[in-house]
Amino acid sequence: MLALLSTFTLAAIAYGSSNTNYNGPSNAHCVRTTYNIALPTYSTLPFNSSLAPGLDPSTAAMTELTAQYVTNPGNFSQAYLSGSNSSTGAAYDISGVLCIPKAGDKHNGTVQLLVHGLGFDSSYWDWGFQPENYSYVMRAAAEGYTTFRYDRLGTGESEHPFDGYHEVQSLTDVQIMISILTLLHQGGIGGKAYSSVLGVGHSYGSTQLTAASVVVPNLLSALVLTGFSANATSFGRAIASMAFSRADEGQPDRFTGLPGSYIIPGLPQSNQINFLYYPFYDPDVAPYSYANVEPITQGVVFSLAAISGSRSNFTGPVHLVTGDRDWIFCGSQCGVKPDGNHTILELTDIVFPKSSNFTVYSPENTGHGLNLHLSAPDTYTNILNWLGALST
Ligand SMILES: *[C@@H]1O[C@H](CO)[C@@H](O)[C@H](O)[C@H]1NC(C)=O
Ligand SMILES: *[C@@H]1O[C@H](CO)[C@@H](O)[C@H](O)[C@H]1NC(C)=O
Ligand SMILES: *[C@@H]1O[C@H](CO)[C@@H](O)[C@H](O)[C@H]1NC(C)=O
Ligand SMILES: *[C@@H]1O[C@H](CO)[C@@H](O)[C@H](O)[C@H]1NC(C)=O
Ligand SMILES: *[C@@H]1O[C@H](CO)[C@@H](O)[C@H](O)[C@H]1NC(C)=O
Ligand SMILES: *[C@@H]1O[C@H](CO)[C@@H](O)[C@H](O)[C@H]1NC(C)=O
Ligand SMILES: *[C@@H]1O[C@H](CO)[C@@H](O)[C@H](O)[C@H]1NC(C)=O
Ligand SMILES: *[C@@H]1O[C@H](CO)[C@@H](O)[C@H](O)[C@H]1NC(C)=O
Ligand SMILES: CC(=O)N[C@H]1CO[C@H](CO)[C@@H](O)[C@@H]1O
Repeated sequence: MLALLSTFTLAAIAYGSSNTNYNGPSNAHCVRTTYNIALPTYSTLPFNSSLAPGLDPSTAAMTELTAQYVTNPGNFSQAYLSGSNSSTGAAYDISGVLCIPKAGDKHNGTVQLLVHGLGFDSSYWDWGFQPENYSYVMRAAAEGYTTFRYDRLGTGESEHPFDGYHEVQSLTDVQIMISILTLLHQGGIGGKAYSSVLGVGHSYGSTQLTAASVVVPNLLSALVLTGFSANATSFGRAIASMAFSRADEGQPDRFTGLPGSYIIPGLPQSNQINFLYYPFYDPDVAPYSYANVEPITQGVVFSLAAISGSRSNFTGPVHLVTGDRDWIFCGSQCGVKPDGNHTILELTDIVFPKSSNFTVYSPENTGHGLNLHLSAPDTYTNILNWLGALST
């Protein structure tokens, strides 16, 4: 089964989309659609073109940029990100999957928006490997929830723009998310206008949801932020330990044709240290997740700070769900209490001073890639119980 699922027969242009023979869990009707998302004029980071002449750095040049960024982000910004830039009239093809429970939607007017993080596409939420254990979409459908997941720009079946600095960067991703939130409310996705959107993010997906909640708090009813914290102390170490490779060199059968700004964790080991807490996962999960790894652009990595760190005026409830051994957001020690009284996760409430209710759940023996661990079924139970309590 594993061998079957990790064979890639798609044409190179689809850039290694995974699981093309998996159409979603048995308890949901899932439909994949491509949406051409036209963005308004918005500010982007400028990225001095001396950073990567031709926008296609060699492995060595790409690695040196990562090293400079990790050494001193302030110096990096000064050298490469001074000034301002804006994008006008960009439109991107974004692929998403709407899944409606076969037994009927029990939450009329509500949809869960599932937003994946770096190194994945939206199949993170429903990746076809033991769906009974690992598919969040399946568990949500069993509770009567409709879900919508989409592949971030530059991943999965969405468009892969050549310019992985000025175009595929975090400010663009937040604009795309705002457009999708608007479409969900207006009936532009699945033909039904949803009055309530529950944002469920993982990692960079949680970062984007938090950023969207700063700008359009009224388009979100509740936030479930997984693989996340407000503590960036360990971020540089995480980026360094990814040991990034150009995607087209690391997995040429999947990514030939992409420029050097598109990168992937360079080794199964660097994927493990960042996403998995050994040995608390099915041994088949590690090779499976690395075979299905998705590219990240350097533009997104270098622009993360631009969408992070703001306080949000979001007034709805927020549930933070981060594994106790999250390497990226806690340096694998989420139980540390920086102020002597509150864990790193509890202190994340400073981001949401106006939230009606900020709660924390930290599954044990769980690394950053929560959905890949043996704890996933319990994590889903916790999230769905939390969401279920909202609607009563
Ligand atoms: C602004 O962005 C465009 C691409 O959208 C890029 O070609 C140009 O070099 C950028 N300007 C600066 C000053 O970074
Ligand atoms: C881009 O970087 C080069 C080399 O560091 C510098 O000479 C130039 O002034 C920079 N351009 C901008 C617009 O910052
Ligand atoms: C769902 O809600 C809409 C609008 O609020 C309503 O028109 C429709 O009848 C409801 N459907 C069901 C099955 O309750
Ligand atoms: C779910 O995971 C458990 C523990 O790894 C395993 O024993 C079981 O076979 C899995 N269930 C399915 C349906 O694959
Ligand atoms: C959040 O609320 C505060 C005080 O109510 C206000 O000063 C601030 O501008 C708001 N921030 C945003 C992003 O709307
Ligand atoms: C972030 O976490 C580290 C431990 O990983 C701790 O030393 C530091 O004080 C924390 N910072 C904040 C602002 O909570
Ligand atoms: C920690 O808790 C103790 C005892 O409740 C209290 O005296 C102290 O002020 C608290 N410190 C912080 C930083 O909350
Ligand atoms: C916050 O949510 C939790 C979990 O849903 C619940 O147990 C608690 O009563 C809520 N607190 C408030 C003040 O609403
Ligand atoms: C080469 C360079 O610009 N280095 C600067 C990096 O930033 C520190 C302050 O954070 C400066 O002191 C250095 O001069």
